[in-house]
Amino acid sequence: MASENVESKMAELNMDGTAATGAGTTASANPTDKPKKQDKERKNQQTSQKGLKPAKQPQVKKPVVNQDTKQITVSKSEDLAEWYQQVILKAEMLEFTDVPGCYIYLPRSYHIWELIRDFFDLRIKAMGVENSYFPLFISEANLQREKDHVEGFAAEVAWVTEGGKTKLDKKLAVRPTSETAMYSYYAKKIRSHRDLPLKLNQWNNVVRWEFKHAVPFLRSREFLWQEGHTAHLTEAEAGKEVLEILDHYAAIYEDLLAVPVVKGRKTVNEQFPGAHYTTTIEGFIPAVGRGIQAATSHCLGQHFAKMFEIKIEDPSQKEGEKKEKIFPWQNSWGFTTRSIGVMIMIHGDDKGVVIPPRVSNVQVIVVVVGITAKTTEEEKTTLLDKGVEIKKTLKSAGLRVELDDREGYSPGFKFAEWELKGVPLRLELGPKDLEKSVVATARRDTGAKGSIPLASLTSDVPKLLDTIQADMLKKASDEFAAHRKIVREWKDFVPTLNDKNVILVPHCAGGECEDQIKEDSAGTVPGQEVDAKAPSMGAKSLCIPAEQPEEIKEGQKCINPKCGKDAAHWVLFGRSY
Ligand code: 87F
Repeated sequence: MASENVESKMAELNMDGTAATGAGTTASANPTDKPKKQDKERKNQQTSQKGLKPAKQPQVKKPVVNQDTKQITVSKSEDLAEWYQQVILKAEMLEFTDVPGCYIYLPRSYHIWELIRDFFDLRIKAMGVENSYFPLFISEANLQREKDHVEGFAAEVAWVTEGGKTKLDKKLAVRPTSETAMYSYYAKKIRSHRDLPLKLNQWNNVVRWEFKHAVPFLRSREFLWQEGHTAHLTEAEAGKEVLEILDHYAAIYEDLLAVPVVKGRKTVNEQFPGAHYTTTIEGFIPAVGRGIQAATSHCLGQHFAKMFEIKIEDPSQKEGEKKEKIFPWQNSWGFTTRSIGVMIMIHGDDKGVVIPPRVSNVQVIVVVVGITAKTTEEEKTTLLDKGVEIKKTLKSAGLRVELDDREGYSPGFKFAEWELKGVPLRLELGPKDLEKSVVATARRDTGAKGSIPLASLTSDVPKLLDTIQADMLKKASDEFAAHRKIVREWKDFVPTLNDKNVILVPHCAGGECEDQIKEDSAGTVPGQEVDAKAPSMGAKSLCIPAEQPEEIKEGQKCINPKCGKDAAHWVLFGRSY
């Protein structure tokens, strides 16, 4: 895949694994282009697609303003790649730039990132982690210091070779991760056991020169993340932190983004080569039936400490004994803006994005309705004043609420726009509602309608938002559970994957066996070809789930008939991003 053009950015999303359709193959649209122009460009690309049925349109009552550019014109189930591109652009989550694989995170998505930061920062600070900042540039000598770690990633490192008009004597790497940048400092700083534990985190950006298709949020050349790097006296202390961090990562996905994940450990094949072991949380994109790595927390062991000469005198040695040097146990852990893309992919629908209440920058939108030519000025003012009051009341209850009081736009147009942007709850206030002292409610996630007395807004609205948050997680969790199938025999392996599942299989946890499974599940095996429309990518191990579905029985064999070894665990396999 290495030679493929990064700009065919959405092809990876195609459910059938066939070559990119026209939808995603253009150069990035210029963010300064008028939306109309971008839309037209995208439309032109679409005309080359075959079998594209007209998309379901949002229900809109005669818009006063032409809203062509605002509608999602293709359904998620028909063309996921085009749908994803349209929702992120039209909901103003992200914009393309003229640098392939580099995107603008607009306020609507950046706000989500800020909330993730606040949530995680609080938790890691409570664990004694401090924030810091290390330089963007890393010298070649430093980057190469840990050869094993860099070797597999060398092709992805971006280099600066010139400064102004001068060629640099020594090229500089743009940080792809900061192990090497930070551990030279750790070697200086850590002299005795009193300097341990050392726990530093950075909120920064990194660059990985991906040659696979870039996909906004999910796989970009530059992305935002946090990277935590800690050093401990004992393996036990390091191990405890690895799992605590993994729990916090799972909480970001499940409690904030309403995205279910499976916690586990990577097999040796899939772990970070510099790690002693890697723990992971794995998500699932139902629309394509593929797994997606959501975040990782590594125990690095003493490997980096040895390479970087981070060492201390053994504190357990008695006075007079010869002082032995010991190496601290290190961890590193990272969480990225990919999470926002996973959330959009899972919850979005044919009307646009659906943002869970806890991370939506607007949680409640109040729309005044029912104003007609017959409405008197006085009635209009009363309604609008009530709208302002509702906004104030809810704001003072701590909610993020807006009032859409724009003139010249029909309620239907406004509804469609806020639905596109994923606002979790709409409150409608019309003359009849006012008479009854209620507001009408419309949930973004289910479309369910209801009503709330004005007198109990401050208790009922937060309650409804909590229900929406919980229901979104439940729906996604049920879907993930329904697509996580136990497979006991090889004959069911590929067919079950082809039904858009990830699978739990008894496996030996051996690396070569995994490679073979990847090859044999790629749809190219004689007698097992999958039809032209089915996914053809091979399956890899996603994780060894911490929660095993059942015990591995005495004498139970690895699922791979060519392997013949005993099974060691139930391993989650799947096609993945
Ligand atoms: C690309 C180029 C150079 C990933 C790379 O997972 C080096 C690397 O080390 C590299 N891509 N990695 C692995 C990153 C490991 C680790 N770093 C801290 C994390 C979490 C945060």
